[in-house]
Amino acid sequence: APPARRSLVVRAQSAPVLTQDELKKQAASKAVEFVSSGMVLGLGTGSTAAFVVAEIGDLLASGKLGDIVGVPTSKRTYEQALSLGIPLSTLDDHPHIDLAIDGADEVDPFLNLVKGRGGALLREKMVEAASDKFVVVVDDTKLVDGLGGSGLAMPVEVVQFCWKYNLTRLQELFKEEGCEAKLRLDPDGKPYVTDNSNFIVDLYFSTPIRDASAAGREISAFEGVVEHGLFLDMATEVIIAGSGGVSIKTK
Ligand code: ABF
Repeated sequence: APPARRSLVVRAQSAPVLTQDELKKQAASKAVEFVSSGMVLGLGTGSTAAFVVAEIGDLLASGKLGDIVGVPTSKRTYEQALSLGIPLSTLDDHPHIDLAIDGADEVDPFLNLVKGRGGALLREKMVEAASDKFVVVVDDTKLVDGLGGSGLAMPVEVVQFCWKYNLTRLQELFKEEGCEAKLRLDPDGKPYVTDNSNFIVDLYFSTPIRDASAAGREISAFEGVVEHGLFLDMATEVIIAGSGGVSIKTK
């Protein structure tokens, strides 16, 4: 009798549904491929950047990476990196950074960003502006057609002195975009204080910002504004993790 034929059953394999944290981790792993021994690294802030810092710590611990120096963009990142044994420095001692890796809140089709919902925008902008390469890591929920278009906050760091005066001026500046300005509060209802002892005014737009460069210039021109969350023309690569895989957009 002829041997029984084995039947080959091919089951359609549906791609596993990844959580947002798993997507962030994938983007982080891809970004770490840009890191090599000898680099001065800008270490970003936020949950996605924390995965990057953790992987750098692992690579150092396993001896696969050596001789790097990290410049953290917040006290939180400083603490995390310190606990992982990553050698740390400052912009004063390392004014030239080879590569910065950080998350973002919004990414537009031209790789312009809104950042700072995590509250670290000032140090992030200083470190990332000093970097040769600035790689952004996001999951695909961060992609927008126009900045300010997600309905979430675009932060502005202001000095504490007469913060309300600047809140009113900022809201007035963007009245045509239906802007609502709010002082950021801690969970206990007190004003949120940044690592630099300033407050944050969050701007909520009902339509995307029409001219982000002009908006950035106008915001910065207000006395008492320290920095804003529009990071324009700064990212050199954006790594996006989505259900279809990881992609890289390059400037
Ligand atoms: C930092 O952390 C920010 O500039 C941005 O506000 C935030 C993004 O956080 P997450 O990666 O947790 O979404 O990168």
